[in-house]
Amino acid sequence: MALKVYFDLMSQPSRAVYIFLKMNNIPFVPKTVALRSGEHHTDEFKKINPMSLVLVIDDDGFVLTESVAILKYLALKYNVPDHWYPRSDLQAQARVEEYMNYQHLDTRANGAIVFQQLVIKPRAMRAPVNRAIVDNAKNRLEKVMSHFENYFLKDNKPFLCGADISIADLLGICELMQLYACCEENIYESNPVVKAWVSRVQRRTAPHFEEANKIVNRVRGVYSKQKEAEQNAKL
Ligand SMILES: N[C@@H](CCC(=O)N[C@@H](CS)C(=O)NCC(=O)O)C(=O)O
Repeated sequence: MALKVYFDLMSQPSRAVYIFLKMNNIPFVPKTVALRSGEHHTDEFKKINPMSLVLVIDDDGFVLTESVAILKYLALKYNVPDHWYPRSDLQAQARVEEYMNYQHLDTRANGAIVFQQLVIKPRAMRAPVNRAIVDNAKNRLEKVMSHFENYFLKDNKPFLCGADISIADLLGICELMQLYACCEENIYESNPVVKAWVSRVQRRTAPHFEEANKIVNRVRGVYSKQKEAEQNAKL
């Protein structure tokens, strides 16, 4: 039975797994779950994931949530090239684990807060943006960018955990693209080391990166037009 993947490409972990599947030619049945229309709250989806979150995989009846667990499971099951998730070199594997453990409360949490405040809150929830929350998350992201530069990418390391791309890079870049969606890319582009890493990962994952991020580009287009209209209305 085919691997079923329940996802929405507007979700950062969904994009990371999608790019991974495509890069490694792993066949899967795509099952899109539109977060925007609340499909993740339906009884049908809750039967698959009672937590009402994407993404989820169903591998012949083995249901698994959590992007980090999913990426590791797929890397091991499909025996993908070792650089994605090193098996033989324990220290190389630990480096990938290190970033994946780091990212939850740093790259991911703060990038998601900025996106939720600027895009989801005013539009989907019709609530005002809390500038203090945005500024706090942006300050934290500046620290994250400095950790990227001075720790993960130090000594001219091309990728977060070594000489070639790993699942950690996919998780990292997909979180940063949430900032691109809300025109806050300056947070990572102002750091030359991180900016170069972003371009490197984009090139290394082409053309799947662009495909997975089509929706991000669309959201950015709509958001920037709305922002411009709001600014013009204030003049
Ligand atoms: N730790 C989970 C996070 C899953 C998650 O937060 N998914 C979000 C999209 S990125 C979601 O489904 N949100 C729906 C909601 O909060 O209602 C993972 O890495 O897979």
